[in-house]
Amino acid sequence: MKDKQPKSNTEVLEQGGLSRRNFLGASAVTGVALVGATALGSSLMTRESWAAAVKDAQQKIHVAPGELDEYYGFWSGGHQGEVRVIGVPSMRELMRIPVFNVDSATGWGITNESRHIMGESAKFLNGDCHHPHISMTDGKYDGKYLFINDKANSRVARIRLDIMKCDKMLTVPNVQAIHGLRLQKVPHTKYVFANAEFVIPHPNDGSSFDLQAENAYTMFNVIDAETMEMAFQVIVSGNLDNTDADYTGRFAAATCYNSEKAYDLGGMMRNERDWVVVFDIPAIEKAIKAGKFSTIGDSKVPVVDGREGSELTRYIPVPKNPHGCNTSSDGKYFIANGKLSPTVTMIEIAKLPDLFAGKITDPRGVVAAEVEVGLGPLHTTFDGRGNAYTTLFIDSQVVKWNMADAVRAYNGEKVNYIKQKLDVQYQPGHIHASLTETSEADGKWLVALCKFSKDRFLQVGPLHPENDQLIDISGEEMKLVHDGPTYAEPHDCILARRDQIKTKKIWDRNDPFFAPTVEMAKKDGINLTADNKVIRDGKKVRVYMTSMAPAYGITEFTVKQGDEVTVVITNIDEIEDVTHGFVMTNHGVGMEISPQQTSSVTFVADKPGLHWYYCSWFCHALHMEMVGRMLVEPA
Ligand code: RUQ
Ligand code: CUA
Ligand code: CA
Repeated sequence: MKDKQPKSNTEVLEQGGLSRRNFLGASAVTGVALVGATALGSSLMTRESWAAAVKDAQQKIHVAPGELDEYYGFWSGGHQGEVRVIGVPSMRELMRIPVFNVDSATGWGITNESRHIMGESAKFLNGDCHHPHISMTDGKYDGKYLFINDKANSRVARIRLDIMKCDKMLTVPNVQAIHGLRLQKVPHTKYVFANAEFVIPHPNDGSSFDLQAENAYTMFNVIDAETMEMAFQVIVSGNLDNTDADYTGRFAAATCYNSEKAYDLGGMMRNERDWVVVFDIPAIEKAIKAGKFSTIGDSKVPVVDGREGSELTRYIPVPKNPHGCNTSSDGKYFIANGKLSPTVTMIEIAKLPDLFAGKITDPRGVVAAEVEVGLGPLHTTFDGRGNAYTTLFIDSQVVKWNMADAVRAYNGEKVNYIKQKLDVQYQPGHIHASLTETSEADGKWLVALCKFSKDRFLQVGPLHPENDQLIDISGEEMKLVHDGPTYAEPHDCILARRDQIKTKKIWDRNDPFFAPTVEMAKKDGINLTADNKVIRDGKKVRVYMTSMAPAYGITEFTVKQGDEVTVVITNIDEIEDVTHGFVMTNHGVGMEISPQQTSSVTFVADKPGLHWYYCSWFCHALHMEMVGRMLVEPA
């Protein structure tokens, strides 16, 4: 059998002639690749220049022990359902925030507090998150919230960045598959914009399979960011893919790949052009205020009709099946990424008021340029210096191009707007430069998220890791400086400066995260930080206890078989990081209780006998001894 594992550095170097694959395979092993496309292109780097490039890359991403990263990165966990917090440039994973999944370490999806936040949808054990975005004030991250979509179960969740926990979750009504998600940037994130991807019949009562019918449509969904309730919905022609908002606060735009309202591949590719739909947000608000809306079924959410011909929207034709939709950080353009077309379309935002006012009659009149960038453009990001970076799925490259030059070239001038094409390894999807969604895009780091890893890492069976790459864009040339495997499937990520995120080190006793539990305790006359008490309420038993390393406030309690038991624990430790856990063996429950936090979990005591409970977070030299017993008397 041939050994298919990647070769070590030295082995590859020893071979002298560095083929592209071996060369890249080698860099995967060190976790460091080097390289501008130019260097790769020549493929004849000397051992010395290669070693120098490796050293340079290592220095750039090296964050010494005890030192902190410059940026917080938030990675979507894709169909794994969580959000991961990554330090950049070290690419060290700092934390995982469970959202649309169940997490046994923290008890997310298990505790009453988390299930209360998840609401009805707590019954779902899966999710598929794509797009993490941080709330903004005046076009800059305010570090308050991070929002993320769940395509699988049509949800939008909010994470409070001070505690890095999900605190709100909304199932968007009347639609299927929330995909594209972005935030209003200016004057602040009042709204979350969320695209429902799939066209469905209305009412969707099982009487129709027909997508061409007048009553088959999807909607653009606008959520109040503070209350996390629906603000309004906008019916669109075609379907919706990705979205973004502008820097004036007036417009949001979305790509549509299924203007055909087709149900299969061939049908969805029939039209030569699909479109970008632009929403006039204040005009929609005005229409709703004036009562010009309807509702669907039992839903109270105002719905306006924004289909072609509406005063509230404009449809701008772009080459077929566009994908990413990105607002340039200078605020000038909505950029639609061609996917099937080798182009990106630059829509000039300053011309949109005239398009809405009817002074521009041909919607194509707002197109500043259709820029040829390479094969399979999916997403674009910006460095704040006038350059855009687009992932080319088919070419497996990141292309750096200059926006002003691209417009000049489109208008017939002889100018080369393509600045560089950098090979990334395998098909890239999303791409994200530091602070790129804000007016403060700082052009330092670029993350390319690749959809395959193939032979770049030690093999781990038929399911391969994905592949995240960190690219230094601070200079003239893009340089790949780090390459790391990652679990399924970071669709997208976002980078914020570390000073923009302010976290709490210890829970505040008044935190709304566990307010419903505090409310329940109040009704039971319990002082959560002091009392250790068992309260019986018919077949319901509530066990209130404190925890302080290394002991629970109650080490034994008795219930009857069939009782519904709620264990409420308040961690009265005040020392940072002394987190306790609670696991009732053989009952499927476990949870985190961090300092000054109250957590609770409910289960049925259905097995007579003695059942140990124990602390699951290592909290003390006597952590193993932090235990207790529940006695279940037979019914
Ligand atoms: S969009 S497939 Cu982020 Cu490329 Cu979800
Ligand atoms: Cu408390 Cu371990
Ligand atoms: Ca199409």
